[in-house]
Amino acid sequence: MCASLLACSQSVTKAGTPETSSPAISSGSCITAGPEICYNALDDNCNGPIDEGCGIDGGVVQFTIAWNESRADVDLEVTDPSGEVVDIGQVSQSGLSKDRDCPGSDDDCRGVNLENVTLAPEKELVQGKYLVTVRLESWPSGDEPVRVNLGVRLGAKTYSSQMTLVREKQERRFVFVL
Ligand SMILES: [Ca+2]
Ligand SMILES: [Ca+2]
Ligand SMILES: [Ca+2]
Repeated sequence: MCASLLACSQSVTKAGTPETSSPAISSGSCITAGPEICYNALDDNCNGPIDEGCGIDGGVVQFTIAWNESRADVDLEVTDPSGEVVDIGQVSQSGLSKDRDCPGSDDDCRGVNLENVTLAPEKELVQGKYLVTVRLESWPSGDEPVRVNLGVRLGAKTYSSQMTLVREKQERRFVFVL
């Protein structure tokens, strides 16, 4: 298990059995890939904020996923240090909120599949353990793997991971300790 690591990840199948392969997390040495590109959940310009200037919320805490298949429903679930799961439209005890659930009903996300959890501007950064689960909730086609980017900003540190989800309910779990 990964209780004491700064950041670690675990791949879990529907039955809850860890898989042998874990997605890699890169952190620290951000390599600038040019200007910020919108909606890829990556800090392309290495300035800290993820997808800034793209009309999404940012801040000193930011968890963002983006994926390539617009019809796939991927979910970003963040549990804050108090143990509360961050929900849409509500501010958690640690001041986190989630902006939307994509793809959503009625084409809410207009083909731009991105979910974003951020710290409300007036809230203080809370130390502790942040749990992140990225889950392929539903994937009607199911014929192609869904590629998901996860970008995380926690204070002065940023992390990113690129993963592939194949089966419905397959998920990846990450732990970040601030
Ligand atoms: Ca940036
Ligand atoms: Ca970007
Ligand atoms: Ca979703």
